[in-house]
Amino acid sequence: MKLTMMVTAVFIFLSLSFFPFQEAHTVSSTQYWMKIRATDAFQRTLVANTGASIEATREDFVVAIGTLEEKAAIEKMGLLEVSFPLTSEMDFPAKDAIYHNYAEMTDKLNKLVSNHSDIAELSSIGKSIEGREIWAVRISGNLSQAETLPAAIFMGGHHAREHLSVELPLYYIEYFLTEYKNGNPRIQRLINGRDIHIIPMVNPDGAEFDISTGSYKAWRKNRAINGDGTQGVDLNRNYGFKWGTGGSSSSGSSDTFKGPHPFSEPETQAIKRYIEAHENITVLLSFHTFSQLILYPWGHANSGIPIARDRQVHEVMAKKMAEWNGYKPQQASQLYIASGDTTDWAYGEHKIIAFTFELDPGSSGFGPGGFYPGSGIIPEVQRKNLEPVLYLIEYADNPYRSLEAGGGPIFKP
Ligand code: 0X9
Ligand code: ZN
Repeated sequence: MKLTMMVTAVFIFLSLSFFPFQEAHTVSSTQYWMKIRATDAFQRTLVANTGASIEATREDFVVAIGTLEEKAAIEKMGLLEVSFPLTSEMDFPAKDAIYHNYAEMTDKLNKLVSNHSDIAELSSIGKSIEGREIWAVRISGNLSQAETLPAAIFMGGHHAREHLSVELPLYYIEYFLTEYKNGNPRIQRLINGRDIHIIPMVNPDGAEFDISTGSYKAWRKNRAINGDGTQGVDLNRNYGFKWGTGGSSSSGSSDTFKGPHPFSEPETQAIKRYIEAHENITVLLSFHTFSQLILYPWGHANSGIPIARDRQVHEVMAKKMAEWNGYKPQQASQLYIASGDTTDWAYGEHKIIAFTFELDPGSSGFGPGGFYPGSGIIPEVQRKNLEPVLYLIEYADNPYRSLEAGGGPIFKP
């Protein structure tokens, strides 16, 4: 038996070495992620001339994506340091198969948007460090004039292991599109008068890495090569408002590594570009897990937002949303001080009324730290957060209406 296996192995080895073209032929659609030594423009041009696409440039190396043939050419020049195939085989453990990996999410977004193309658009807001597209879905009953309507933005998946935070925005896309089509009058009225942006997976590389071996790795950051043998920047410490002023780390090995400079990462750059391209965005919600909290700025300081009305609008809206999901509303720094998060930047730089939800579970009795609560919890968490999401969309025209007695009229298109 052993002998047969050895003979087979030798045969496979020989066939691969004698028929390299055959090997190339069978895997030629596979893309490879590569770390390539390149210290100057000349070397970077050599790399680019192979046809590989350079995704990130650092002082003495570049990160590129290319085919097997392009990888072989770079290897021949003696510049290749590390490579691995970008396969779509990464998947959740069987018990969590309901969660969407990157390929499943991409497929679902494509199907949903092409079945509702009158009210939805799918676009890539940029590529992750490993070259995955970061998808945004825009929903409006008036897509051609959407820029003139009040806008709300929702995001999930900044942190790799927080897979539940992807399932909510993804579900709300499906919910909005199907309810609109089914004639739900509330949803139709809301979507006709608003411009809604949803980015379900901000950190696709991290999410895929977390599930890449069949058992969870509890990975948090993106997959940046830090240049000191470590990988990953904490995307929720990399935004450029009061960056690096506390609650983040300068060490590449830390889970809260803030990156080499503000907005050093393609993922946070993509969010920045996207938000700045849509000046009508007035409210933002970034889903994270876990602890059942509703957080609002500041996160970098113990002091509250200096503009009293803005402080109040965050407090009042957080309290209102807590009535629906039962979470605890509080200023983010009451959880702990952390600088460089999405909401401090969105409010601090653009005066967007911004919230972080730390979803279920409430505490860590569910596998490593509560990040893996299983699939049974998903529908309930989606349900209890629907009203808060609708509320943010409703009040996007003027969040300060929430300060009026009784919360103001429920919806003004
Ligand atoms: O630390 C974070 O980035 C968020 N918590 S998580 O467990 N999902 O990692 C909380 C961010 C809230 N912001 C501040 N405390 N500044
Ligand atoms: Zn998080």
